[in-house]
Amino acid sequence: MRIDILTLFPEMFNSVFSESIIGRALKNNIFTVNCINIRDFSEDKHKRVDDYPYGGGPGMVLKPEPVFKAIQNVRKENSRIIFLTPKGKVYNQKIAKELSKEEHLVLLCGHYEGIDNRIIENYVTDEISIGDYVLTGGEISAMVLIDSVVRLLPGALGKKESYMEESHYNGLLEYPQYTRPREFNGHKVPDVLLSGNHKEIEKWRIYQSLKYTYLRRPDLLEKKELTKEEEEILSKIKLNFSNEL
Ligand code: 4FV
Repeated sequence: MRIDILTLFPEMFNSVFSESIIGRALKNNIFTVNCINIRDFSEDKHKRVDDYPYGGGPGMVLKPEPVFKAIQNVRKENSRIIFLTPKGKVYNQKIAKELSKEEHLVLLCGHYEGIDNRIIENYVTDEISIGDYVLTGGEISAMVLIDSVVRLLPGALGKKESYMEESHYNGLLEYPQYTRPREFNGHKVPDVLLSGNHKEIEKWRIYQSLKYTYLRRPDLLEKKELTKEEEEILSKIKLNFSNEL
């Protein structure tokens, strides 16, 4: 996978690509990345990239010309040109999985009040929002997308790491995790996890996953096809926790 990032602040990405899992995946050529400064495509003598909004109003707007040239500079036949914006479809693990199958992602990071809409209407393939709040720029949103997509690429997660059982992977919230010591400040690890009885451990984990999802994200249960066994466990949970919702 190749990722091209169109931004006014390429240096903001330095740490993302030098550390931990994403840094290692880059070193192992599991993906390639290129940060492009939109200002380099401004033919304005002062390298301006923003201007006043037509119709008046607060703030500035990113001009179409430098963004168009930056996009044309990297765009390929099968490129997904993604504009990070609060007006986009709200990002989730399903979209992350979908994008992880693409060959070329172009991430367009906005700034100011936004970008000239003719770029969005004519040259952008996807508008994605990482959540219903407003940031100062699209860079952090692009980092969220890169981290959540690259870790799904084959070979990105080492042996010890896996995304097979994590929250949202199977549409449910993950069961709680524990590690040594067995007792910490008087707080014990659930006995079942020390039992070595993998069948009982699996049942406990399904129960916990369904319980947390029922109590914290019942909306996820509406979208999730449950097995017969999971349905039975969930009805017990509803009995036990009906008063907690
Ligand atoms: C955002 C979001 C976001 C809006 C104005 C950048 C800012 C500024 N991007 N999900 N929420 N972008 O707040 O993706 O240009």
